[in-house]
Amino acid sequence: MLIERRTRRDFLAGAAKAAVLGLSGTTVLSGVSAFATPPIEPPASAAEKLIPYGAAVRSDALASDLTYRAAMAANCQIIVPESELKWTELRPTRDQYRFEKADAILDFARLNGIDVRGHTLAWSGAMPAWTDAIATPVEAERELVDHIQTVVGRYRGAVQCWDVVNEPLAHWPEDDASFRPSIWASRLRGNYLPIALRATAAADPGARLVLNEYDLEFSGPRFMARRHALIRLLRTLRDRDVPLHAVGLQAHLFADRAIDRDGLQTLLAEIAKLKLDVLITQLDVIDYELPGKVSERDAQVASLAAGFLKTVCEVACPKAIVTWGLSDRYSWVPTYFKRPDGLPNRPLPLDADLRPKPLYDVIEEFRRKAA
Ligand code: 9MR
Repeated sequence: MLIERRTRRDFLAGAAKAAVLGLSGTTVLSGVSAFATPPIEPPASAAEKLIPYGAAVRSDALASDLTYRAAMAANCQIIVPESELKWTELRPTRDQYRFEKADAILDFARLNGIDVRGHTLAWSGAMPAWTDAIATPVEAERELVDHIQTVVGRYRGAVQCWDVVNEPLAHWPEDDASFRPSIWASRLRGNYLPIALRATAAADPGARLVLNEYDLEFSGPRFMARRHALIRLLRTLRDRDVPLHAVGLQAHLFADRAIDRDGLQTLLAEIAKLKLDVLITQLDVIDYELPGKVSERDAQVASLAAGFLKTVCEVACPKAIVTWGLSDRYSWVPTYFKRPDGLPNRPLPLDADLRPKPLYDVIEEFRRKAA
């Protein structure tokens, strides 16, 4: 199937890139038999041992930018639509579902043998204006469950893992009932989590269910409060027998914040006690305060990510390492964190020309080491 949809040139470009990047994925290599000079496939056992790597993907760039498309196919064992499965994209009106962009990503994944993470079903952000009119708890539950049945049902078996709940905790939580303001929290309080998780499990019993959170890794009272609130929230869910398989650490790392080694490792140990997996879901490094000089900046970005990954991997082997984008060509970071010197941000594993940076090597190293 892969070969039907790709030209020989695409294939060779991808294979060459895969070779240059020291890739272990099977995507590009699966077309080998059709061509005279196949790249050497690594032994299956070696490939199996690596932690899968993935990246957030943009449907518009996938359609318009063939080099990006090839790089995604060559590098990722997992992709996650950056916005295409959010409510704003799927639900322009209460009665309408719009699946074209998400479908295009799912097609790309299927043709290239890539797994898909779904992001996200219950979040405060990316909500269409019409949802403000959801007035009562009954109406909120009905809208949330209908949405989940429709979306998760449509992609049943094709989206293997869902960020069912994204960023449930308040920015600085006072306790485990301190939820980030959203239509769901305001109408359903903490009940929206079990409602969403149970509806997802019912719509696709094979899907892995993830609670995804940000700002869990740093030193300081706000981050400590977030870790404590998360542990209490996870225990409450467990006590109520709510289906949940994993916690996603977003890991948007800030160069001016220190990783709290003890705090993060305690959190991971508690997560392990609850028999939940850990995934790294949105790794990148916000580099607006780092030096302008590219070599220095890339080294510091890589070293920050290495420090984080080491801290995690000493306690828990993540089931996936996913960055929030693959290449600096497409990243959310400049939208919020433009550099004061006007230089382009460099938060991701490949640069804007799709060349690997030191961060790429760090991720490869931890994919091997941790596994
Ligand atoms: O990167 C995403 C950006 O393109 C969207 O405009 C934005 C709103 O939908 O969401 C960004 O992704 C966020 C993710 O969904 C949740 N964690 C933080 C991410 C970066 O803001």
